[in-house]
Amino acid sequence: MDRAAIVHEQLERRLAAADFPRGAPPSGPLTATRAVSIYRSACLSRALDRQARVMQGTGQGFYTIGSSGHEGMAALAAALRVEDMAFLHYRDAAFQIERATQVPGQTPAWDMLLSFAASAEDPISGGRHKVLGSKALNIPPQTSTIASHLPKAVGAAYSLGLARRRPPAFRQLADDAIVMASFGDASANHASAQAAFNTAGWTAYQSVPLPLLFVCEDNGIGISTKTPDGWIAASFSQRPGLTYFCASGLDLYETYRVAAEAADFVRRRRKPAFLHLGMVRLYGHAGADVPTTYLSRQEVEADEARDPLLNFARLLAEAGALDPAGALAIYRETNARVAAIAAEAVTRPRLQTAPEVMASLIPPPRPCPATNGPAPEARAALFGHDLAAQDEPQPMSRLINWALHDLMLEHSEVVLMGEDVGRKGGVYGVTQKLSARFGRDRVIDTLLDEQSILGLGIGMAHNGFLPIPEIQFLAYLHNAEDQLRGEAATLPFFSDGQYTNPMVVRIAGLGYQKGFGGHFHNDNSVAVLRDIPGLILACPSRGAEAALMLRECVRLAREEQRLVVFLEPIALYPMRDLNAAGDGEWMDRYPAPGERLALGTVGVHGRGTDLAVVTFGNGVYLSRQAQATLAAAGIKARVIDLRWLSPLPATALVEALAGCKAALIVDEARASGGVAEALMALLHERTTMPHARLTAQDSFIATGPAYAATMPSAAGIVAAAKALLEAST
Ligand SMILES: Cc1ncc(C[n+]2csc(CCOP(=O)(O)OP(=O)(O)O)c2C)c(N)n1
Repeated sequence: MDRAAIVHEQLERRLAAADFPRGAPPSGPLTATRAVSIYRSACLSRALDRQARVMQGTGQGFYTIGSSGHEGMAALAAALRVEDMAFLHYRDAAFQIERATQVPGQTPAWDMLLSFAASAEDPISGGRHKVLGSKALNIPPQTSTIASHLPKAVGAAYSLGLARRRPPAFRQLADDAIVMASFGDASANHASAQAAFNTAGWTAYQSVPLPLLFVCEDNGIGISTKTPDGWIAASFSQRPGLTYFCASGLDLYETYRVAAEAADFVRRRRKPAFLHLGMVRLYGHAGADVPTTYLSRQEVEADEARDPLLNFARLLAEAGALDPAGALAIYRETNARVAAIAAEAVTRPRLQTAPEVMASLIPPPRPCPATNGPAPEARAALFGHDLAAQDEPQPMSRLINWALHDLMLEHSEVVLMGEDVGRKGGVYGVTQKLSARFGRDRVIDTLLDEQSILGLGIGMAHNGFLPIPEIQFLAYLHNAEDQLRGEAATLPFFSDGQYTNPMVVRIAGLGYQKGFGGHFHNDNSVAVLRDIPGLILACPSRGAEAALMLRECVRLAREEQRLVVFLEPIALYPMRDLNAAGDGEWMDRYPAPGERLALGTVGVHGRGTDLAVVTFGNGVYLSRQAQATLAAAGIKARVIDLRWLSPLPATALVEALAGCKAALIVDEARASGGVAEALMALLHERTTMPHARLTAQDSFIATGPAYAATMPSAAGIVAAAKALLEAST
């Protein structure tokens, strides 16, 4: 017999007989009315789990990971405020349901059944996924990646302190709100979780406000792997910077009392706390999981005998709040009501087409005053002597630095964060002086953890800041890329555009640094950024364009709520000359504030029609050198700078190719997974011109004299151009 049916029968039988498990008497401040409300929410959560299984059995529902055994989370919801943003574990239906009782007009049963049915009317994901979440209830939806929501919960909590001092234009969270993030006991071991606990502790240890309540729902097991007895208490009860609270999640009175204490501590002291709740997991991990295949029958039955609903009913009876017959009546009535609502929910329309599914990949624009650059007086006051230097040609690193100054001056919600971005001003000096001029709370020197840096950005964006996180080197994005791929990019998708986390991630990267670094400081792979739906990837090749593009990136994030990555070619930061020492051809004057280069436009250098070289980043620099050599050999080329690597500026590129006899793609990324793969396909599909590619080898980058041996060179571009033209005549 199905374990869900066994649990249900036991509950009916034992409630009818008032045959309860033993336990401590009710204690603490929970009122009778509130206790019964929590019990009702718990029953609704249980009934929805049962209904989800029925719906899946009949092909009407699509996801059955349940909340049974975790109904104590309703008592936690009662101890928090709706203003407290909640990043939830997937077993927290009871939390959401109880929170819904605190907001007029909510229909949690209907909403969740629409979600089970993958109806397009599901109010959180629009039928894209079964997720918990609600805009009205301040619950952003979660992906199912374990623990990946915890770094952003730290970021959202940090934002609360900053927002008190410097309220952001698009503020979402109230002054005295706190943030709550819940997770399972197995998830607590995950690197993303450990990063978040450490970052929270590290922050609080320095007395920086971080009002964050971590809640560990400890049912003793993760799918089939048991958590060692006492592990959670042993590893969290003494953690620096984190205050530990513990309660039985099977006891609604105790959970409420301890949760209220923990929430009060977090709210008043503005410090993080760790609330450890003991739970049981009923019916195994999810629909198809049969717990008796890895647990003994006795173990499974022992958990079932501790069913929180039975325990709640006992406590309610002992408190004189509700008698067992009343508890049974509520349980039955709730199940019947859910079945009736489900019958209606499964008739609602579902998504059918690709455009319907994709409608929320790109978030909606938000109303914003136009941006024209900061006022001249403000600029004069900020820049001082630097203002005169802005009329002189300068290398890229300085122009990006000035662009960041102007953006921070104009938009008070812009915040920078990263390793060494503050006092030092960045490894390459790109963020110099910003910390001194805008304050250490707007230019945040973070601890050394990329997940936490991106989580800080994502979380702050949840509260209306415009974060510009920096990843010090491209190779170090990879240990944290899920924060972009799985979290930031999916948020609008899974919330039907209701939640967004716009930001501009600056990443220093790509190859060609003479004498410095080897692979890790010269990573030339962009594949991981190019296949993330909705993400914009920009890569400038020279200083003025870098400033203009960065302004556009911030506009895209600020006004269109987009997730943008700005990839800065390190080797070009200090570049001054192009063809000869002292020619100064790779320096630019700082472009007038307010000017921008629009997304989707390309740069075209030269008018030659013999050949178009299609490239980006360092490739533009090398191709411009090759262009001069080719011209001397009588070959007139134009160099097309893509600027935008995702989405590719296809229309502008095809226009820029007009009249050219052939196209050579020069891609400093690797042959496999590089940009050239997409460009070859694009040229094949959209043009009839002969085309070829020159890419980096499928290799890591060496240090020493062979630092550029695996990547395109100016001489290599000349040779490839000649070969292409010969082959196509
Ligand atoms: C990063 C990641 N790895 C693996 C999984 C697959 N997975 C889903 S739930 C789960 C177990 C989680 O256990 P726990 O945190 O104790 O929560 P519980 O399900 O017991 O409530 C695993 C391994 C995942 N979702 N994400």
